[in-house]
Amino acid sequence: MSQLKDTLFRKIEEQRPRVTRLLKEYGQVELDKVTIAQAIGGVRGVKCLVTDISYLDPEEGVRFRGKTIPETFAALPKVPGSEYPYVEGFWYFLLTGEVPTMEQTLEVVADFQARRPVPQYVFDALRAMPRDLHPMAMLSAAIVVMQGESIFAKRYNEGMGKGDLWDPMYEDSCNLLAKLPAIAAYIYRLKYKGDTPIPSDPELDFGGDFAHMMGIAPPYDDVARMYFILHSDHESGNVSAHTTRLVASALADAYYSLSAGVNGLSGPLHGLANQEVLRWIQSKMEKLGGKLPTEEELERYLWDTLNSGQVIPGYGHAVLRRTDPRFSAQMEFCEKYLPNDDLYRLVKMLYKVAPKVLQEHGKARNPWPNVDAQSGVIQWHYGITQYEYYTVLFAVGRALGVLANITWDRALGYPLERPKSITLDMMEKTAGIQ
Ligand code: NMX
Ligand code: MLT
Repeated sequence: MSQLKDTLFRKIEEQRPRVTRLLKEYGQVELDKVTIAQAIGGVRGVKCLVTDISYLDPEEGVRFRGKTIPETFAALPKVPGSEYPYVEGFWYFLLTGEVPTMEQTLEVVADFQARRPVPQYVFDALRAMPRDLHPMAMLSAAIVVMQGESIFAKRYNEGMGKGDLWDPMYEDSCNLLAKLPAIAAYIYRLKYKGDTPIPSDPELDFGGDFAHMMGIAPPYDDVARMYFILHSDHESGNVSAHTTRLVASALADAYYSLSAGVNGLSGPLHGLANQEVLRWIQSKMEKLGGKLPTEEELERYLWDTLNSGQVIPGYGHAVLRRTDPRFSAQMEFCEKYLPNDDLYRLVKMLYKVAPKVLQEHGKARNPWPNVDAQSGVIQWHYGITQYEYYTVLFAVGRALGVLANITWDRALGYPLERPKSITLDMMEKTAGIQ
């Protein structure tokens, strides 16, 4: 057994009695109550999901396994000559809560390298799709087309006990994760680079190989590492994480579950917002004949967007009430590597103007930027100008978090998720409306 799997198993055995005790002795303790506004309003704020992989504080932002973003970047082993950690070491950390040594990290790197080859039929399936299909639809289809590879589905059909199901879920998760960079890069080069796929370099790590297969020189390898880690997890109530978990709760395997989660991520209020930010900015610049808008022009554009009933992409959040630290981490990168980039200057101007406008507008509970307000600019700078592709990058990162979550869901035996519905009549009756 690998050191990662061994450590994971030890952690699972530590956590199981905690779940049993909570259920047996404290099962009736109330965590929250639900109002009509919450039932109608997307279950916002109701504390009814469990995960230890990450936690989102409204003021502070995300912590992965108890560590803030800067703490996470500082703690994990770095790729020699790079500023950002191995994605493989981060996977170890997300799964176990333990910071791996370099040796443990390199063991995962080697394990992923062995799991990396993508079946030819995936590429054939991608090639058979219309070239103008959205890359998120291509990614989702490429994931689900591999469902026949699922070890979980095979073991389940053979009658594996519930308590052991985490093992094939872990195996499927590692197999899937290791293949995602090659699939994502293939989609990019098929659609936008004249069908010129670049084969994987078996010596490289997850982020390095992705940059290599995209055909983009350093420091894009570090951009990829940073990007995948930042987008990995945001506790389990967001649409992509929740969808993945919900589907997996019916004991669907990782292929079905992740494909479903990717579909959720493709919504413009969720992961697609990173493409929308660029589309929104570019459309203004086009109207100005390629010029950067002034602060006054930008303010007017914000009002025009709001007055036409549209949202300002990249701003607002269902939980956060401050600037997203994932936005700040990317801003730090931009300050270092692309301080004079025109689009970055525009994003900075937007950060100055938009919160004020949104506050004055008075609807959004959070007028501050989220992760998506910044991420496209970095991609654009390194040559990925096809902004409809950005959410695919988000999805590769998000896979780390949601696959860690569903592995743990099976380990702790979490049941089928099935909340209860009521009718409007029942709600009015409860509210005392005659
Ligand atoms: N621009 C304009 N209006 C907004 C914005 C925004 N950026 N954010 C929230 N509102 C509106 C929202 O549409 C709602 O209006 P109404 O009452 O007419 O339905 C009102 O403000 C209250 O919404 P909130 O409670 O502040 O936000 P909610 O939790 O419902 O939604 C988002 C959260 C993220 C969906 C929302 O802020 C939004 O649409 N933002 C723009 C899209 C975006 O950036 N999404 C990416 C989120 C991060 N991610 O990667 O997933
Ligand atoms: C995410 O990373 O999933 C988004 O910020 C949305 C969320 O957390 O609700």
